[in-house]
Amino acid sequence: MQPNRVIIHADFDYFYAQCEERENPSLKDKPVVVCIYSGRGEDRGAVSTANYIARKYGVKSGIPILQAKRRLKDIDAAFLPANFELYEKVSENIMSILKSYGDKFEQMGIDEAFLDVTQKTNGNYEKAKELAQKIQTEIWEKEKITVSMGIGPNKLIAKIAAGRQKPLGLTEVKPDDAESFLFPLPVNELLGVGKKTTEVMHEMRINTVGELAKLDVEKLTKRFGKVLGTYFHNAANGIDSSQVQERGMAESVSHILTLKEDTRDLDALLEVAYKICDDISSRARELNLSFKTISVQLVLQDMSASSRAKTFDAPVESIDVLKNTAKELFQKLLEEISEELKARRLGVKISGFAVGRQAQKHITEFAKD
Ligand code: TTP
Ligand code: CA
Repeated sequence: MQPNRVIIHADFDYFYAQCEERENPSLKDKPVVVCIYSGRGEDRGAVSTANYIARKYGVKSGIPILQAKRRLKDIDAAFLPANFELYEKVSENIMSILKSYGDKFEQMGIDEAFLDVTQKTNGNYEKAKELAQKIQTEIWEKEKITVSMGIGPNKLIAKIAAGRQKPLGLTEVKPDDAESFLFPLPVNELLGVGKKTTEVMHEMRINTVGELAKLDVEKLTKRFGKVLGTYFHNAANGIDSSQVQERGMAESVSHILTLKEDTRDLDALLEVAYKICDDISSRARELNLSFKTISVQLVLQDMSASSRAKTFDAPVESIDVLKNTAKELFQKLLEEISEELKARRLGVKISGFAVGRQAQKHITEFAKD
């Protein structure tokens, strides 16, 4: 008999703000607000996320920065611009720890992932709990970031469980406890039940997941259509057979770096660009990918960005082709951009992937058999 599935969902706590606290521990005991500035004037833009101290003042993702400032008036709070390079790097490190523990791994976004640990734990929830604690400890020791986790018999339940206790929460829902866990929750806790759907459900006198679960499925399909109605019915009853799946091939591999000194000297640019080329081509090699398109980008002192790309008819994989093409493209870019401005940042990207020679060889060898 197949063991019960055991799925872990990991969700990093107040992620961007926590990265900022990690870099600067003096922020830890005050409100921290990570901002995405629109560039259309001082303090214009939206809050990306906030630490839990700031949330006590009503500051949360999506509200205008100005509103957050009003809510934290006269309070010693830190308003910081988002530093995506940092968050992406921390995310990458944590994801590779998570990945090493799953029979199967699926990254859902910058700070969320599913692990299928059915085989690793032989379907045993005690073992799964120990494993989750071990992963949390390793992530803390290596990255100094807290991650909350949910354990359940499917992705739907594991995800809801992960959001129940934060930070560093661990919530376990065994198959037999699925109904008592889900039924008291408000319907909007189910993925796909947004603001509008919640209103409609309230009109139908459905407030909790349990009430939704007991409703005749035909009433739901009549109101929401067959696909959604059936989904709501199954979800409310804790039924979800979707698998934890590796994501498909990346669409591009790129890297962007800030120059030590602003410049428009080709040799100085190429010194950095060639390092990026080495980095991205070794990543492509690891993934056994060849690529058709090479793009380069310069971000100038006024933060405007210009780019140029070249696409080959057939996929290439040689580092020399990559470097020579990057050189040619940067030369052209320098001729195009305003003479007044120097470059601050530069990036190189490869895309249009095909599976590389090694894999092709495997396929042809296989075909001969
Ligand atoms: P979330 O997981 O929604 O939030 P969080 O990690 O900040 O907090 P929690 O502890 O409740 O999980 O989002 C992950 C990151 O995505 C978040 O740190 C910042 C970013 N984000 C935005 O930039 N804008 C948004 O509207 C949301 C919701 C998130
Ligand atoms: Ca999160």
